[in-house]
Amino acid sequence: MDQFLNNEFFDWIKKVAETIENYEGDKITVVHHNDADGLTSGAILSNFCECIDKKSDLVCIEKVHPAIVEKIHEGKEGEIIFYTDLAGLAAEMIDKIDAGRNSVVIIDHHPAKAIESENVIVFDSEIAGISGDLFTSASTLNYIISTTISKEMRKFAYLAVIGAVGDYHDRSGGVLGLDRYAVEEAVHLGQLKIKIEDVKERYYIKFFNEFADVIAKRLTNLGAIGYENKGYKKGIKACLEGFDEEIVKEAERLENLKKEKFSRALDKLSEGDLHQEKYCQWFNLGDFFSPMGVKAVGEFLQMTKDMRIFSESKYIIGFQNMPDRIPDLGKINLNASKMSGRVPVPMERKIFRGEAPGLDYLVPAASEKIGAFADATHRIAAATTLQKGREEEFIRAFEKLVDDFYRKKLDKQVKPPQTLF
Ligand SMILES: [Mn+2]
Repeated sequence: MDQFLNNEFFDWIKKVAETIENYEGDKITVVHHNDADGLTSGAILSNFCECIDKKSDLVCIEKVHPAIVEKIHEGKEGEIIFYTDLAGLAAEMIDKIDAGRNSVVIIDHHPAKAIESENVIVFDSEIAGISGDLFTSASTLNYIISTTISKEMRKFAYLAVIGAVGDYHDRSGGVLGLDRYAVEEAVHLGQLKIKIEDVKERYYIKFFNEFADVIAKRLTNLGAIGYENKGYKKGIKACLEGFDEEIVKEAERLENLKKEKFSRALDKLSEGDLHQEKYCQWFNLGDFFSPMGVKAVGEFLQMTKDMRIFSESKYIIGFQNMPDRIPDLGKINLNASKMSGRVPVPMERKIFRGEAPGLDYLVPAASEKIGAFADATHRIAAATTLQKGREEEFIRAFEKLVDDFYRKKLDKQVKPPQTLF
């Protein structure tokens, strides 16, 4: 495995192994994300706990938020808490809230910030210079860590592959980098067969008698669309025991629910819920997408952004309420709204040509103006979480930023602001 891994990995794995070895408690909390990569990661880690004779307590969350972290760490002392497929950027916040009470291991492949801490280990491929968007899923990282510590865990190579496919790491034709290592392991162990279809590899998983992309989609439906009803629990169970007919039906039902909700949301927009500003068009769906998780609004925009209902020369911004209940944690007063931004294709081109400011600049900047914090931001797709009720303020700040950009551009030919990422 050495040829695949950067040196940091070995240090991190050693630290994780030491943390586990010195641990006298009998329970490990595993906090995981709710898409296919997050579910397979949760399944791998819960089995890993079993392998090292510990009980696991799984907590599925959609986003890392201080109020959620507080609730998870509440009353815990001297325990181990894993965070996976999220929290790479939240190490500092988690460290602060935990205040040295527990050992925290963050295993993530999203952009991250390393921190100096006795109690918090950030195991993130991005810190080692490996793109988590291209070369490794969280499930692959979990596979690498757990198999390095316990060989028995190799029986779950197929789960690492499903997580990678769930995050679309096969989009260039097949998975690459560390994910490829998981595929090779799975082939070698007789768990997987590679089939070539058109321009793409597909990974047939013997355990499920089904292709990885089909399984990944089912898992994401269960975890993300069925989030508020704990669909992820059924997904994780299926990861380890297989899908029975009932779970397959449930995943299909959720897929249909999503389609129906999306089409009704489009109706609402055409009936007057879409507001027009000078530079953007926006809507607030409130609780309409419940019981789907907060990813729904982003996915909805991704699917509809080029439909005729939207003006092709304006940014599109959608809001949905974040529920004040985390299924595994109970009531938490988040009082938050999730904002998601996308742009129609002609606008995308303008942004890439530098003729219009990108969302990677506008969304964090507008968020800052109203005291919110932006999540993952890219030039043509971005999301942020803000206080409920401040949606219009966000729109005003956004509009002003675009306006300022064009004013400056008129003054002198300026390049659009560049961001750090
Ligand atoms: Mn992931």
